[in-house]
Amino acid sequence: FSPDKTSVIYVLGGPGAGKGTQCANLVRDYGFKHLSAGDLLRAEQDREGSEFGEMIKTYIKQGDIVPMEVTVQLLENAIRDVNGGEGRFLIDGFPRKMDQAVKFEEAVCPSRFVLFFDCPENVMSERLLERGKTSGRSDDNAESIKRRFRTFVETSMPVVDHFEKEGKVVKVMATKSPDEVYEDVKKGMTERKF
Ligand code: UP5
Ligand code: MG
Repeated sequence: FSPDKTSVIYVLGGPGAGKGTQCANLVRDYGFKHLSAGDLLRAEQDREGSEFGEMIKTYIKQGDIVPMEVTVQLLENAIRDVNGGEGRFLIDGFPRKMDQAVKFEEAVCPSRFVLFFDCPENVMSERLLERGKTSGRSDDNAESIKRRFRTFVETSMPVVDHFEKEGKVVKVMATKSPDEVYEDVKKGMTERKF
């Protein structure tokens, strides 16, 4: 995709930091298309006839990162499905491993910047356990949450640090109420001329 016609913003942050919640606000006010890598993987997991379904199920439950070929392909297809790939995209929960970041930037589209939600584990844990009462997500339980946190610290934070060194990270504290967090998100968008 050509960066003239396709704008990509990565939305990163720990499990339960509020990525999906804030993406919904940005879709409403800025005309973004929202693509959550986790949602795409869960849809593929449930798609009848998918050769990857069982594998994805195992990785998600364990809080591990699904091999990047699968996720990059799902994202690329999803971008193309929207208006041939022209427009503004929020890529939520991706890239969360360095190999994915390199591959996507090279083979699909370079990103404009990273919106990073910073949130302590105790806050995220409380949110996820609460959501787990009704979400039906196989990874919203204490055991999976612990593993997701470990993967985030060991594997995904290095991606944020990498983009930080390139001056591409807009960091927002994610502990306040959703409306207050969104006020800071909008400030960050203005800073980056959106
Ligand atoms: N909530 C939100 N904001 C709040 C606030 N400010 N105050 C109080 N409550 C707030 O929010 C989580 C919960 O908190 C909700 O109940 C919300 O109402 C409340 P949400 O907006 O859903 O947070 P989000 O950051 O989107 O949390 P999510 O659980 O989706 O994060 P994950 O990053 O864990 O999940 P994701 O779907 O991205 O990935 C799941 C798994 O897929 C990964 O663990 C991995 O196994 C796999 N995956 C890959 O393998 N590769 C990828 O590239 C991507 C995913
Ligand atoms: Mg999410």
